[in-house]
Amino acid sequence: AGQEPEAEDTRTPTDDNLIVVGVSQEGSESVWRTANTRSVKETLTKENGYFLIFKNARQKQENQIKALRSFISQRVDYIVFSPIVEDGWDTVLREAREAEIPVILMDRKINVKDESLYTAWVGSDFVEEGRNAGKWLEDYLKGQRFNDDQVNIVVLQGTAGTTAMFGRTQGFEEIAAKHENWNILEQTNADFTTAKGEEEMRRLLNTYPEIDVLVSQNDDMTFGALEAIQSAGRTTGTGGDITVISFDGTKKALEKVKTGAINVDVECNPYQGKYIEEIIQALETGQSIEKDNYVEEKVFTQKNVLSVLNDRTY
Ligand code: GYE
Repeated sequence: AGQEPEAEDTRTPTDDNLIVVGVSQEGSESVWRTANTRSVKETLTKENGYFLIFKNARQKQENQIKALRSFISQRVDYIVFSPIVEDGWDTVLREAREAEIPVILMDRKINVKDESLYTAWVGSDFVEEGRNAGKWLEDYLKGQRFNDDQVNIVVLQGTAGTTAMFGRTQGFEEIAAKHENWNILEQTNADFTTAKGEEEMRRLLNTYPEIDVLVSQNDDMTFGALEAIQSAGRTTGTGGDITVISFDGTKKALEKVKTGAINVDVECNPYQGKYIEEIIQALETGQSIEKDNYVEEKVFTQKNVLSVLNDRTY
């Protein structure tokens, strides 16, 4: 001991029995994403027995593939990554398999022919989130006087090709299809960012004078959209003229649920670090694991938002 040459990364000899995990985060586009990153960093610590190599791909799949390759060449014990989009991972994951490195997907899923290219996935049931948004609207409209009038809906979608965007769209469409008077005017990509949310909402307001409902697939886009709506001289939420449905459940958005500017926020749980750690521990001790691991989530309206608002950390 003490005589061994230094490892090629920054590990020191005393780190030798740490479990080395390479984590590739897809970016930092949203408040949710920042919380997700924090959750991983707070869980995979030296004190907990891990050596974390963290890389942020800054919204580019090529960066993420590069990060995965660098983890493979460093011979990490595990690879964890939040795939920016679903397609395009077969080759690099085959390389990981050849190197016998288990791969755990975080948050988003991938589209591969061979499911054995990854070991497990941790994340949200995005289709269910979309359904919950639709079911909320269904109940809400039941309470309205003219509930069989045309309901004109616009949707701000998240980054194209992502599981969150596919699932939330599919789940909401499923419910919308049951209602002849629900009229989805347009679904448009606003990339999960506030800037795009504002820009796209401004365009939608100019194109469609009769918007009744905005479905915005994350809180960051919602913040931008609220700006656009306000500057168009229109009002939102409880007692307003545009009903707003959002996703993620960030503190700032829940504040707006409390004041009534956002009607409902479908929670998406970013705290996935502990789930990932449990999977790694199970694999370390040879226990069997579930392939798909769903995190717990709720739906917040003015009625129940106070129960979580104070403790919200993202
Ligand atoms: O809703 C959004 C983020 O994939 C669940 O990505 C994630 C989504 C989340 O940018 O805010």
